[in-house]
Amino acid sequence: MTSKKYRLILFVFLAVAVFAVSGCTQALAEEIIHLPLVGNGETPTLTPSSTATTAPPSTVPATATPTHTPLAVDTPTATPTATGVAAWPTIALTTVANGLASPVDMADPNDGSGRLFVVEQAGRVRILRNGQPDATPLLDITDRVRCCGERGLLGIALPPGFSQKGYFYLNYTTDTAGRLQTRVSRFRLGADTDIADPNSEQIVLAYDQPYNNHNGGGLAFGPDGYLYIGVGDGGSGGDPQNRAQNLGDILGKMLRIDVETDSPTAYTVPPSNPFVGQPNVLSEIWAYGLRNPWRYSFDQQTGDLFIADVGQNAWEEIDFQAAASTGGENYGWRITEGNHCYNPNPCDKTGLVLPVAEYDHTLGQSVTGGFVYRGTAWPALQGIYLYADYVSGRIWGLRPAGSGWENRLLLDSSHNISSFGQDAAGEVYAIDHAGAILRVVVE
Ligand SMILES: [Ca+2]
Ligand SMILES: [Ca+2]
Repeated sequence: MTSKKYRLILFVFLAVAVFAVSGCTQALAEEIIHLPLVGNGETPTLTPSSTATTAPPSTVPATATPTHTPLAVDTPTATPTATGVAAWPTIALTTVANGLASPVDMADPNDGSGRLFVVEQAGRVRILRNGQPDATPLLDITDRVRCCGERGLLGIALPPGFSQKGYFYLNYTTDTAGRLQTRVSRFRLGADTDIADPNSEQIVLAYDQPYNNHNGGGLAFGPDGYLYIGVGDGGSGGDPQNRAQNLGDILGKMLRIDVETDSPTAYTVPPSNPFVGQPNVLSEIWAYGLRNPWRYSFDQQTGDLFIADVGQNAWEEIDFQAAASTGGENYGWRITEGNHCYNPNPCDKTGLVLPVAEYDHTLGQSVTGGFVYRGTAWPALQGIYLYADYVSGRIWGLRPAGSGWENRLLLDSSHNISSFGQDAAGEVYAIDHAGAILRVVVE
């Protein structure tokens, strides 16, 4: 297949389906990607350590309260909610690098090498140096990655102290005995630190995917040193098995595990996880009620967590969790989509943590979470959380204002922004699925 044709097909496929099932594309997306794999088990299994059960908890745990009052937005852009609010900057995107194949994530090794690592969805980690991808990838695991659509090599995270440790973590989908599975694995650099050994893989965690879509895919280390894994609801549409609200099911959750102490190959559950010791509940769960938390990030300065949860038919949302949270939040899915009842409808929102920002499907159809800008190059961006829509290319800024939040459209771009990246200096990059890394700048 020609490269041009491949890209066209890929674009069309992704425009209707990737990272979301939404809006007017719903029916088509269902046709294309919602076919369960033949022989795919319906019961996710955790390996290597598992406490999974299928029984839902008998009680709904307490939820934390966000420190800022949720505010339904997209707000009018000219009306600050508090006096003394700084002016919003005008942003633009400048190209840092081209020539990547379906990039979906990046990481800064921050080791003095000047490298950036970029994840290509088919299963490669590329090295960017001076704006050029090296010819030889850092790692190639296309032999075990099941791509594409919402599948593939989807996320990377470098542990604290990466330059001394020499290993990193990947999140990807694979086929195992005819079943689609998500794996979180550790890979090691070789003596030549521009090469990681594909045979060094240590599988940390694996769980089955009942459907091809909603595979999550992000990885991020929190300020607490624990690894946070965003897990989608498994797929199809509307969470038909109501997994996101089931604390005995790994799907539709944010997990928090310790991969940096004790066991060299597996993980431990931090004793401070919110559901530790509760019967019929997975202790790995940090928060729940998520549909497809494709991208999420911690504020480099405050440690606050922003989760962009991809919506179903109508609403895309940003969820906020203050750094002081002790976990256990219920972000609502499938009871709610954004601030709105989904199933049942009407619904009881008691105990749910509603988003701090949302937008409807006239503005976009698949939210891509970004980062809070903490760089020094553009003071006007300081403290602004940047996020985008994959389908429409719009980029918004979100920041606290008074007791609530303020949201503003900053740029209506032509890019299919699959992800954002942030370097160690706090600068923010948008990743265009068509192959470019773009730096967010102020005009
Ligand atoms: Ca899935
Ligand atoms: Ca929600």
